[in-house]
Amino acid sequence: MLSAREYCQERLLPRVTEAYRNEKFDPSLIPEMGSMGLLGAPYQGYGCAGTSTVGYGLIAREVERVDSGYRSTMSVQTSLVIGPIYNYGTEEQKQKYIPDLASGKKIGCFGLTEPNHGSNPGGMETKAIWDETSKTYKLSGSKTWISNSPVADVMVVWARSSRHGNKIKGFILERGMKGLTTPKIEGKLSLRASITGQIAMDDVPVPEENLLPNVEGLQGPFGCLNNARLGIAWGSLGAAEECFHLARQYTLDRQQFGRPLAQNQLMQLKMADMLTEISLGLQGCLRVSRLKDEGKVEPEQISIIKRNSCGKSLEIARKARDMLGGNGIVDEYHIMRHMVNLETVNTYEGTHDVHALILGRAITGLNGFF
Ligand code: TGC
Ligand code: FAD
Repeated sequence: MLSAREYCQERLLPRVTEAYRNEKFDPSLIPEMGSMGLLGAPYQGYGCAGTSTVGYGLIAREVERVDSGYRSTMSVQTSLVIGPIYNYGTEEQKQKYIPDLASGKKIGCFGLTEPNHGSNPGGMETKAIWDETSKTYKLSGSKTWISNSPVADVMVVWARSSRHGNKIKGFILERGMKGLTTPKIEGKLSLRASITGQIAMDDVPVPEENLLPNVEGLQGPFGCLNNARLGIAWGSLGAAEECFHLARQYTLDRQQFGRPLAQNQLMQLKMADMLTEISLGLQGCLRVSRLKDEGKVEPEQISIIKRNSCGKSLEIARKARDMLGGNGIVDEYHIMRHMVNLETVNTYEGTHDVHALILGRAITGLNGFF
């Protein structure tokens, strides 16, 4: 059996440049990741590996060392699809959905963001109208920027339920339901190895048994995001580490002015700064993950590491790109791909500034959002 690192380096790395260049998502990745135990890793039972949070973070770091889009595919399936079914679902739902999602037989997606409500999901317009006669919820609305949606078999969708005082509830939708379409978003210049789309719902009849019964309100999606953001905090530093190593080797090999570029103090300062931020960032991830495993973590601690890792990784990728000169813009050198991917990673699951506002509110007790 390959380790997660070996799998990523031997199986994922050789295909990422073509996938990215041609904006081609490869669905065979999902069963492969499933057979490696990478999907649903931090959950117990139902075919999941049952790792610690630190173990999940280390997996995310290895996958994102290759590409943020591959980590996205994995973490959506894990934290945002298996996670809510595991934490908020009935025993029947867990048995029905999780084993196929963990093995990669089925692909999942998570629909929270809407065209008019990104940073502010509390404004959600998607509605679930209870129909007593057919015993179904009729879902109408539109979700956008949804990772995996065009290929997803299973969709966890958040909507305001008429049966629950208009509160936000989670629903499990399946491909093939009437009135459900998932158009792909074209033209992304970032995260091109991951597929992104919409979830368009026109009175989609969702059976009563597909409601996630054990959570209500924004706590539902945010509870899932706590885990996903933690994985991103580890993962983005994996991308940064890769940029650091590539730039180090390049500047050792490349001669200018009769000596290796790496001999210049300016280059060494950049590398010292990169390594410092990566090392401190990883220590933060380790500590917060251990707190999570001990049941002591606060969401604001996750905001600190998500924001820090993404912001610092983006800066590191930009610096590393510059160190390669002209070659830095070529896809075969990988760094620019990481750099533009990290623009997305710094934006989704709460932008850099939204996490600053979450922290600002916790620090001052004053709400800076509005
Ligand atoms: P606020 O008043 O703060 O909270 C509303 C309710 O939610 C609870 N809550 C949390 N619960 C658990 N964990 C957290 N982190 C929580 N944050 C809030 C809170 O206690 C409250 O509960 P209750 O019972 O009192 O109602 O809500 P707000 O409307 O003021 O929200 C502000 C803000 C900025 C915190 C929030 O809206 C936010 O985080 N916005 C960012 C949106 C976001 O992250 N979207 C992610 C979409 S999914 C995605 O991007 C996946 S990409 C994956 C990939 O491809 O890898
Ligand atoms: P906006 O909310 O419009 O923000 C635009 C800018 O305004 C940002 O700089 C933001 O920081 C700033 N801003 C917003 N509010 C304030 C404020 N109060 N004060 C100061 N500045 C503010 N969502 C899902 O539900 N599921 C997914 O699987 C998913 N996958 C994604 C994949 C990709 C490739 C991308 C790009 C996004 C994905 N998202 C997903 C959506 C993502 O979570 C949102 O893009 C993100 O939350 C930001 O929302 P927005 O794009 O609407 O930007």
